[in-house]
Amino acid sequence: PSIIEADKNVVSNNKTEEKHVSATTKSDPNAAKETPKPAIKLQAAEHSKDNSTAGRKPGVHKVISLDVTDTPRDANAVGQFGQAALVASSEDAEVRKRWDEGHFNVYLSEKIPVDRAIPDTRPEMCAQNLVHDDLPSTSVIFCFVDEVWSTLLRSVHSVLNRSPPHLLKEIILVDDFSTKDILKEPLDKYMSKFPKVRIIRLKEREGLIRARLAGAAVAKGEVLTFLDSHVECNVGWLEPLLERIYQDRKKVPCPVIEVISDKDMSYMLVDNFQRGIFKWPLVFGWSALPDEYIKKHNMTISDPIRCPVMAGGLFSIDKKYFYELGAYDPGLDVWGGENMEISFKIWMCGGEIEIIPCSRVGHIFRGQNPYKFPKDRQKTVERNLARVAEVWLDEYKDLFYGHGYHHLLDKKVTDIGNLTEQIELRKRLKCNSFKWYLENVYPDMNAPLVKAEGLIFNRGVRKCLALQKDRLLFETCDLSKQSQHFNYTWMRHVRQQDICFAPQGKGNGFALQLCDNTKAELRWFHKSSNSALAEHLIAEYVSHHMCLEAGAQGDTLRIGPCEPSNAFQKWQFTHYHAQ
Ligand code: LR7
Ligand code: MN
Repeated sequence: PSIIEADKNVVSNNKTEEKHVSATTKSDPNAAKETPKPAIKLQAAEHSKDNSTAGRKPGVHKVISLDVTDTPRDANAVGQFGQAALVASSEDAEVRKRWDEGHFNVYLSEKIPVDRAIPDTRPEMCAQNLVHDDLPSTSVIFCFVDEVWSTLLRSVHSVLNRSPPHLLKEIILVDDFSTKDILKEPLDKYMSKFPKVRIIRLKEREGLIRARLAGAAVAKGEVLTFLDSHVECNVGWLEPLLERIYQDRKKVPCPVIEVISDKDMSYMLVDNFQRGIFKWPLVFGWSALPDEYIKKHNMTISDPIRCPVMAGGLFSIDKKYFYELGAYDPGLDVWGGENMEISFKIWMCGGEIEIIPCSRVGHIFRGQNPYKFPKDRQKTVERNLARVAEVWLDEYKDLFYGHGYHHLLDKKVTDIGNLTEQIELRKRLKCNSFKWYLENVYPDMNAPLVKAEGLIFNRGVRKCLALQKDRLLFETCDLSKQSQHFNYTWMRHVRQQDICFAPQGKGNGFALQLCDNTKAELRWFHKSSNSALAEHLIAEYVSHHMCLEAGAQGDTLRIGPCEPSNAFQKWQFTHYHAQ
């Protein structure tokens, strides 16, 4: 039976990603679905197609395609070989009942062997690649909170069974204060059979960021490998990651993240040439490398892919380098944003993030977090993101706040905590600017610093505004006059230098004020389109129905009730950069 499930929308919590997945049937090379290609330029992101060894001798042995599950214990078991498993419809109720324990098919997962075989989905040439004998060893760190028993075990077994023993120093399970009893003594007992597995238990719920830090702090391997606790590592997954770090310790390699279906637990491969990106306001996503880029760099499907950001959960990093970078900001709580933080930090401070197609790990993408957030989920995530924006985005943080996060600027409402250490760290590491990052790592990112700029033309007066000695007046439009140049910013300010348009109190008057991001009264809603249409400037703070209006003689400015066809309420900037 065909298990092709193309164009699956993978929605993982508030990240809406499209992962293009298809069946694992290797005999069908066309199974991977084409992704629409955006016409984007990537000229500055030089692809390092060097499998060169930067002064080191080339590798000496082929990747060990270790798979003790090649001949599985029970070839007829449910879900064996990563096949889709079906549940009789009579069991539907049971499936539904257990679903919320993990927000995937927990009932089915329990029936599938914890050491099942999965198809080797690597590109053909991966098995021939040469790696070194003296690769660094790694500590694999899984942190979890109330993870489902069967998937936690399957994650651990996949590492034990498919990692060359001399490279696997240990597996560290960090229990982030789980509440399920089965994850206490029964887990200790089960894991006591495996000398490489260590369990550490946090005394309080710390969240995945500090849980990872706790694991890293006790790790003995030279490399840290972080994994989510509901994964299956594929054949040959580890050596290509370690080889990359061996070649250059500032490279941070990530496996290709394949999809374990939350419904039928089948192992599905994803499209080639996918990279991790973000959109505003710091939302992670996947996007295909453009064809021209692939051609220009003569890329094959097994070449490393440079990623502006990583998904977050699955990567290897040289342990010393991780600490040189200041690890994670420990002020990040529970879940979210840490992938942005570590990505910006790596790139801006001299490292590189790559997806290594010869390394593949399946992950169960879940529709919701199956665990509780100690505080409100949304507030937790946006607070984390604001910390990242404040430390790493420089002037571009306005784009973050401007995409729906204005409210975070009010320090009375959101306390994002102390950032002194993070800012110090960035200085000490002498990291590049975010502008540098955009130009060199993610040049196809659309990041205009203002929404609109230039002259402000009034449709009724048919003249432009000018700022003269702290007063606004109308003049004949003249692009060469700096006094006529204004910006419409992501803070929704209409401003020249640090002077902002403002309503006078909540009445009809108009005033100029010193700009201040935290002041809601300085925000104007202006439908900034690229069209030639002049639009209202709505004084949101007064009311959503109050508009900036020029006097008929062009001698006054006031705030009046918005009228759809009043030309004296219609304003137009010279250039519009963003919607
Ligand atoms: O408070 C917590 N304590 C924990 O120990 C919350 C979570 N966790 C554990 C949890 O049990 C799991 O093992 O942390 C791990 C990650 O949590 P998930 O699986 O709920 O996260 P996710 O897969 O939805 O989200 C992705 O984004 C997160 C942002 O903080 C982390 O970076 C996850 O590691 C990351 N997962 C991946 O990158 C896998 C691919 C998903 C994509 C895209
Ligand atoms: Mn996960």
